[in-house]
Amino acid sequence: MGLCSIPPTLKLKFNTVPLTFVGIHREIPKICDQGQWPPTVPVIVDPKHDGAIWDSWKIIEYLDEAYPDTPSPFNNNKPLHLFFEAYVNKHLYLLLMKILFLDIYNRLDQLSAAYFRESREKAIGTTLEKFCEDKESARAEFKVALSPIHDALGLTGWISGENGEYRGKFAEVILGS
Ligand SMILES: N[C@@H](CCC(=O)N[C@@H](CS)C(=O)NCC(=O)O)C(=O)O
Repeated sequence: MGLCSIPPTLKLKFNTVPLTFVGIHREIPKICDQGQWPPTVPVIVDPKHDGAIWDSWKIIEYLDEAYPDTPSPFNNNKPLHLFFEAYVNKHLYLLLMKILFLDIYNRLDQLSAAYFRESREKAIGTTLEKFCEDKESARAEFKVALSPIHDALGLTGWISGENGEYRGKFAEVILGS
């Protein structure tokens, strides 16, 4: 859990600290107070910046502004990347939850699994088993929600550009993660 995928085009050196759910709750409050429970990853700590930064969009905006000499992850079209992230979060994420939640649960260590079940069942208002019982419908809906992305990828192989130069731009990272 908690792997951080900083777009490689930024060409920044960084160390990644992988965390389990329980590890997130133990470690993240030591480096920042997110004013919410549970705290979430990704979080970055940059010696150039006073205090940790969290939330994918805030992190990427910060990196883009703090390192103007490295290639931008937005290829001059920041609003389009924001729109794409919102599309993924709104139209793909819920369906992915229905497809994957039980599989994720079954792969977690005992402590994280107990936490995952309790927190997710509270959020979805039912058991993981009930929530994931109609995976086939979720898969069919997921395919429909993916179709505009599929069409876009058919043009160039990339969401946000025409060649390998665009590898690792924000939209590509969001889709991949
Ligand atoms: N909007 C946030 C979402 C972050 C998020 O939900 N992170 C999950 C892991 S991918 C997390 O840390 N969950 C902790 C928990 O559920 O206890 C972002 O993009 O950074």
